Amino acid sequence: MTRRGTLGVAVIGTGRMGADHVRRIHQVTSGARVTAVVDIDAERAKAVAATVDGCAAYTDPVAAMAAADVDAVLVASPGPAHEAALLAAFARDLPVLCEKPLTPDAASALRVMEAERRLGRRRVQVGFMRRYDAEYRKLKALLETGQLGRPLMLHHRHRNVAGPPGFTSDMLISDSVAHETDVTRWLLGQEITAVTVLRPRPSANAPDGLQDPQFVVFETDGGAIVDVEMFVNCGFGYQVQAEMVCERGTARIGDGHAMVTHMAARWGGTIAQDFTERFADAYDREIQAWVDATRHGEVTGPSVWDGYAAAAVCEAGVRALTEGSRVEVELVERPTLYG
Ligand code: ISE
Repeated sequence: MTRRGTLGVAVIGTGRMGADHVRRIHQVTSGARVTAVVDIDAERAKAVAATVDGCAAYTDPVAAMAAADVDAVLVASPGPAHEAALLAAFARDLPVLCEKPLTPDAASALRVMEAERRLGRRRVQVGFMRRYDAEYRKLKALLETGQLGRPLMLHHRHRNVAGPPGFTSDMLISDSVAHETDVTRWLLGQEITAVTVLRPRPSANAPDGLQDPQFVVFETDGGAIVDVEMFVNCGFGYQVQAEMVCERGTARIGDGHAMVTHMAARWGGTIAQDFTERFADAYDREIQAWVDATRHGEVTGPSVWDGYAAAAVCEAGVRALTEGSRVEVELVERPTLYG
């Protein structure tokens, strides 16, 4: 622990998400300070480190983790780099918040799960932050009252204004639908057993060759049918909505009527333009929950099992997209470490 018992955090990856987490820990979160940032781009790491007094810049995650004032690690580097960072943190028995995806595929996620099991206790919270969004939490709470009856179907809509450069058809599943994969499992308390991906005509706004939008259908072991409209080049806003259809009623979130204006014979509102805006509160709650749990020697929230299950579902989804067929999800037996 650094001065006054605050948690010294090393943030690995200073791209858009990592830099936003540095700002969040520095300006919003209580009980933690960023004592190190890591990026292969040394200049970018230095620029982000310069925003926090006393923060050191590194290009090597292992060197950062060895620093005396690093008590915990926030992994926000690209997904393929997560496995090495997680194993390095385990080697120093450091607690980790790992941004989604845990790792890009089921095999590497299993390697991380086996490594954490060898430690004999959880060390990782995975960054599925929708579980910390106020609307999703209300939806889960309503489901748990039983007032609506059993869930039968769940409709997701996940729209981005424009996909980042180099975004591939597979990434619509592995990088974006990963969120619906986890939040479906969390809301329903069920595992996803099969995935089908339907291909609407690609939008003219999508880069040549990108299958965008996609319509993904999940089957669950509780008999629910879940669909996800995934559209990364919708052009008008960042929209994430969900409608739960149950035996005695429905509940819908994500309409985003934060403020409705009326003027000059017109009414209207605004639409968030990206995930850091739409889910700012969720990220704040997520990181605060991680810092609070870590300072008490606890690990809460989405686990490595959740990260593995999401990776296995997304791997099946990419196969379903590629092969144009329904693909069943194969999961190993859930270790007792994960409840
Ligand atoms: C991105 O990585 C996210 O996490 C966003 O929430 C999601 O909407 C976006 O599609 C992903 O690329």
